[in-house]
Amino acid sequence: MHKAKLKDPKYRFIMLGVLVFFCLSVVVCTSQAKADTITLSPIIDTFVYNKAPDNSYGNNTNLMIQGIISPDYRCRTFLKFDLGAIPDGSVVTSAELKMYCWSCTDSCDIEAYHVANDSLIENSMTWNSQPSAGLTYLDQAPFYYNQWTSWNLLTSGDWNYANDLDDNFFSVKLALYSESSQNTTAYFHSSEDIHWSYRPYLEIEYAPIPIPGAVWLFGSGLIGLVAIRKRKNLA
Ligand SMILES: [Ca+2]
Ligand SMILES: [Ca+2]
Repeated sequence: MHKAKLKDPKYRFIMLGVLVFFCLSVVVCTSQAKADTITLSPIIDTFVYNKAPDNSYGNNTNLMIQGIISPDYRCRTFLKFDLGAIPDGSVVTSAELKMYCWSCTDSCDIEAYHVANDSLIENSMTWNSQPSAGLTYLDQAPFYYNQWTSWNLLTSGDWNYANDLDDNFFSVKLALYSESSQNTTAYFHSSEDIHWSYRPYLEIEYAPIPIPGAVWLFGSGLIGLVAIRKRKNLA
């Protein structure tokens, strides 16, 4: 390469522009390609029971979900997860809630609802104090004896996970589909159970914060403006 060409300010400026563009492209590509997976244990898991509406079951080794027609016996389960390890603004590409059913009568679907109120309390939450508003349907899945049940939290498309990444907590309610007309009871292992490998968990796959297109365009535009100005100065 001629030394004279390297000394040419116009040539050096063009090469600098190419280098900056290349670096920005690398940053954009790598930021969009990498994904992480995290497995979270619940920080709260408990159930509530309409026949003992002021009792709490946060220390129970079971999570019960029940619907009996006569007499009217119903149980619902609530869990809460800390999402603080996932950076705000991340794109969640997969989210599976998993619980292991170790005993049940007839099988049917269990519905998962997002709970907007994150103030669930492990050892004092009861049937009478359970959240009854701010519930958003996420998914439903069947349970079977001695099998994992898995709920895909992205199924309905209604989980505004960005809000939970902001406030750091995801709370969920589980109840039988059409619970008032079912006749079944399901027992799942809770996080207090000694069989630690059967405890409930949440598995989330997420992509790091993408560089917004606006920032990319702004950067490109800035480079263009500087180039035009430089060329005018050289002229
Ligand atoms: Ca518990
Ligand atoms: Ca939340």
